[in-house]
Formats: sequence, C-alpha cells, structure tokens
Amino acid sequence: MERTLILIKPDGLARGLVGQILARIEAKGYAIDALSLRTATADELAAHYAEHEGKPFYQPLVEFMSEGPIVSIIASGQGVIPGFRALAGATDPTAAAPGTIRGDLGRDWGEQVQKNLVHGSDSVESAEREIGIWFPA
Ligand code: RTP
Ligand code: MG
Repeated sequence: MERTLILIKPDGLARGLVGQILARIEAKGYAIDALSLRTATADELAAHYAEHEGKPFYQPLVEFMSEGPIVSIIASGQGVIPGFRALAGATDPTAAAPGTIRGDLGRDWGEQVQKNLVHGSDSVESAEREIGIWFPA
C-alpha cells in the first residue's frame, strides 16, 4: 500500500490545529498508521531538508521547524502521496486554494519563511527516505 510521511509543523501545534488537520486526513479516507509528537533534533531536520541546503530559506526554515514540537505521521492509501499534497495546497498559503489545509488555515505572517502548517512527501522515494528519518526502525 502506498504510504507517505506527513508532518504537522510547529505552527500547526502553536495554533491548535492538530485536530482539524488530522480530521481532514481521516475524512479524505487515508489511514493513519503511525503518529508521534516531539521536537525534532538538528540532525533530523538536516536530513529531512537536505535537498534545500544552501537555499536562502534553509536557515529560517530549520529555525522555524525547531521552534516547538512536531507531529509526524505515516498515512497510507491508494494515491496518498499526490492526494495529501493536493489536500495540503500550494506551498505559499496566500496562493493556496480555499478548501486546502494551507488555503483554509494558513496565511502570510510577514516572516522570512513560509509557515505553512504541514509537510507531505513528494514521491515514493522521498516518502521512504523521510519515514526512515522520522520513524527509525
Ligand atoms: P513541504 O516540503 O513542507 O511539504 O513543502 P513543499 O514541498 O510545498 O515546499 P518545498 O519547496 O519543499 O519547501 C520546503 C518548506 O520550506 C519553506 N519555504 N519557505 N521562500 C520561502 O519563504 C519558503 N520557501 C520554502 C516552506 O515551509 C516549505 O514547505
Ligand atoms: Mg517539499
């Protein structure tokens, strides 16, 4: 069964949106196979965001992701990888369509980094790599 790694980022916890976000994943019909709440280590964030190292938003991104606890989730279902990305909406919450998590619940807070509530793996390879980071066997 296809599976993906979803993160509810620190802004989602700070704003009390965990329940709403989980409800959208469940209402869509995806299964929640694993769930963990904790603050990420620097090593986990470096591994998770390795593809973005050197980009201008990398440092503010890692700082933002260190601000508080994160909920990490393994979700499964046919098409869950593109399906959750569609549910999340565009990276920029200002541009994200209404009906999506980022479009309905996010906005521009005038900060260096886009605080956009959730992460979802973008391919089967990314999903398996990221599940290995957040849920080490
Ligand atoms: P994600 O990886 O979190 O699911 O989001 P994504 O694929 O839509 O976006 P990606 O390009 O992978 O960027 C990772 C995260 O970095 C932050 N970001 N901020 N210019 C900016 O302010 C900026 N660009 C990227 C966002 O939190 C984005 O989700
Ligand atoms: Mg990404």
